[in-house]
Amino acid sequence: MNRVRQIIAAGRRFLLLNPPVEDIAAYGLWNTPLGLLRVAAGLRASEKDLTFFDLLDDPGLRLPPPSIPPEERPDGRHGFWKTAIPKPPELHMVPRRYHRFGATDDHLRTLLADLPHPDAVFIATGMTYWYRTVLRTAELVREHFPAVPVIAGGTAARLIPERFEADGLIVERGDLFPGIDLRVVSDLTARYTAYPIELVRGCPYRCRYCASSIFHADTGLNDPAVQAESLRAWATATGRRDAVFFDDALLWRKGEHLRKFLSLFDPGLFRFHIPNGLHLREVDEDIAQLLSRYRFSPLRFGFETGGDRFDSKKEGVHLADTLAILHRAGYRPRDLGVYLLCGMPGQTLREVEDAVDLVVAAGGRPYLNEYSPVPGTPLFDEHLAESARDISAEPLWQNNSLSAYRSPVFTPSAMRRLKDRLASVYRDQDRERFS
Ligand code: B12
Ligand code: SF4
Repeated sequence: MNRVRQIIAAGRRFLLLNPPVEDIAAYGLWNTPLGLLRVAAGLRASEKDLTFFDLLDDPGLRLPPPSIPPEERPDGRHGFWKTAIPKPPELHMVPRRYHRFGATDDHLRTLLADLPHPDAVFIATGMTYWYRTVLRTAELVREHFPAVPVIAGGTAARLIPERFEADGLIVERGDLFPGIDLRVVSDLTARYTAYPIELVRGCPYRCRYCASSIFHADTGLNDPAVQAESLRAWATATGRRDAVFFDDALLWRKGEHLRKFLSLFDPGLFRFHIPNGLHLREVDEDIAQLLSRYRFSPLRFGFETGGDRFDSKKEGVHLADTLAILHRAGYRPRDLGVYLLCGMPGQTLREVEDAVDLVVAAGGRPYLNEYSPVPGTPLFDEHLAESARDISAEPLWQNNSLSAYRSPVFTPSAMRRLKDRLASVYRDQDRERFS
């Protein structure tokens, strides 16, 4: 039995924390801490007592000024509470403001003051460049409960475990409760405005910048019927209608699993959201009609660049033909987001500008994804060699928002040019919509 399982078996009362983040920008795309909710479900199913605090995105959070409350959008997207903080000294040359998103330290101290002593504390981790608030959260927890074991799990914990272990955290690298159903924590999922779904685990491709295969050696499936029942139960209890997919490869095998899942609902019952890029090569007339019939919100596709230097996932894809299929299903160009990577090693500005033109001509809406180098991926070392900053020694520099301060080509002025070009594309597309 691994150490974390031993701690769970021996303990009775656990504290689970989704930490705040510190960044230049952060915006929720139907955010839910799915990994931590699964840990909560596993503990509850094992009849343990748990306290769960979402310090990033708790709808009940209220902070005094100068913290600023989040803005809400009608489709369920929202920002986070934010508080201006000094920039980390390492980023002194970056002319951008820095914020704490979510709870302040004082708020966490107040929460901890009222708690009975837990037998262990679980802290979720997200982006690698958010590691500092994980360590800070652990520090505050230990101020209050000095000898308590603190366990970190999730994305950053698995990608840069040494950062957390160096501060005495125990890193859980695996999946503690595979296949667990979230219905046992319906009191926790009821707090979120969207319900998290994951039908396909992992991804069959191996793009050189992506960590998916580090987390999942193979592509696997979750039971669509269980997920559908959980979603239905959540909707009945809360009266809400938004569901968000976390899948890397939702349309795997021509959408076979998505089709099974959707067949369990009448169209129009839910608003489905997919913030991750879908695979263009899986799109055919049938899938396009399905997505349109089930009211999927604006779609996003992973196109990345005009060529195939960084991936093979769009082999054989003709962008204009695929988008035409979606137009015939009723999607307008502005509802067909196409993600383009920028700031990749060896990439030129011209390459990205050409890709923007290609997407517009094909009838889609280009979105720039600034490159976030992910430790352990093949492209990380290539970027380390060209980067103006040591992305290996300091994970803060792995932030996508800092790509212009690392890349020798995509400098702040080059990025401004690209973003101006995009703003004019969006103006044209939005004008067409209203004319
Ligand atoms: C969904 C997702 C998003 C969504 C988030 C949506 C949402 N509603 O929250 C969206 C589309 C918004 C997004 C955006 C981005 N993402 Co993203 N995203 C993912 C994705 C696909 C899944 C993450 C996830 O939540 N999985 C669900 C949970 C269940 O899985 P898990 O975290 O692996 O957890 C397992 C275990 O670790 C464990 N576990 C989880 N938590 C905990 C906690 C404890 C205590 C324990 C014990 C165990 C445990 O349980 C789970 C197993 O059941 C990952 C890739 C991947 N396959 O993981 C990339 C990934 C995390 N994203 C990545 C990137 C690069 C980005 C962007 C920067 C892209 C860009 N250039 O714009 C942006 C940044 C956004 C931001 N600043 O917030 C990178 C990470 C980069 C980094 N340096 O850390 C990843 C790894 C993809 C990649 N390129 O390799 N992303
Ligand atoms: S297709 Fe997407 S999820 Fe799959 S390996 Fe490539 S970037 Fe990662």
